[in-house]
Amino acid sequence: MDHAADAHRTDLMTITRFVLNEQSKYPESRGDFTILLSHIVLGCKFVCSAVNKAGLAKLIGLAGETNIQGEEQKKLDVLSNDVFVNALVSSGRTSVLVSEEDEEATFVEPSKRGKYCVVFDPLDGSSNIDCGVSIGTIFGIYTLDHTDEPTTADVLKPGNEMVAAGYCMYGSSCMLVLSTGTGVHGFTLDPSLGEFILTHPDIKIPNKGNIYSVNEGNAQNWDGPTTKYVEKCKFPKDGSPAKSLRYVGSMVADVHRTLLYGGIFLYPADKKSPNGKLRVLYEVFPMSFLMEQA
Ligand code: P6P
Repeated sequence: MDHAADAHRTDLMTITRFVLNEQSKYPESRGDFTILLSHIVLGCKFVCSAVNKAGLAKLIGLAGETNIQGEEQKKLDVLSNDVFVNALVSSGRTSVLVSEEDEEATFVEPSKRGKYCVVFDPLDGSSNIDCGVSIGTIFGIYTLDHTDEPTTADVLKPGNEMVAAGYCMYGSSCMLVLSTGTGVHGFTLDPSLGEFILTHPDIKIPNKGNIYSVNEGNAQNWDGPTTKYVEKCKFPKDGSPAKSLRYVGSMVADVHRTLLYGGIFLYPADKKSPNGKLRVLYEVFPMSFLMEQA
């Protein structure tokens, strides 16, 4: 028997065990982050299950459809948002929540407050569900560094002030990629166990990549520098091979591929989206935090 393979089967590094190991490096830690993360993991497991059923939604009237009683079911992104907000509030470890789905920030009632503030997009790319393209949840975590009444100022901070960030990609498999500031690690959901297992320890983005990822359909709206850069990808002047274009149109999938294979993913500001399309606080900042660690 291959003992290494056997060990992998019987000495599982779950995400909870991994974070507990990290926590043990900080004796003063009370385990608040571990508890917070366990509630984020619960949200990801729920969304993974709901997304997998979405394909059946049209048959059995699940999320985003009308069921046989004619009741309008919640759209999957709204359902996902409700689950994450409820999980984060019930963790008792958060004070401010900012979701891409909500107009206003959620300020947790004093009796349930904790020292973390979470910004998140509960289901990014949900328009891709019907065609089975990978979609995802993106989150970033700040700490509340005061005991006063929390305000939006507690989350309107640079991405590099986050203490953790990650995403969960719902695709052919469900993978949660997380950084707590010391490296980037990938955990794959084992549906038979209901556990996220460490499958991609210490992910490092390749120094050089042969893929560029951008929506070429926006080319007419790009500014000069963007146009010049993309031209260089397609028609390199230094004799190097042209880069390959890969663009899923689901940020989590495009970022995940870039993280593993290298290259560049860009959604530059342009004449159509002068401030860029991706939301800075709960899409760009968490992903930039991760990329800096990889
Ligand atoms: P476009 C999905 O709707 C999303 O917010 C991101 O996941 C994705 O990267 C981007 O929009 C795609 O935008 O304009 O290329 O369809």
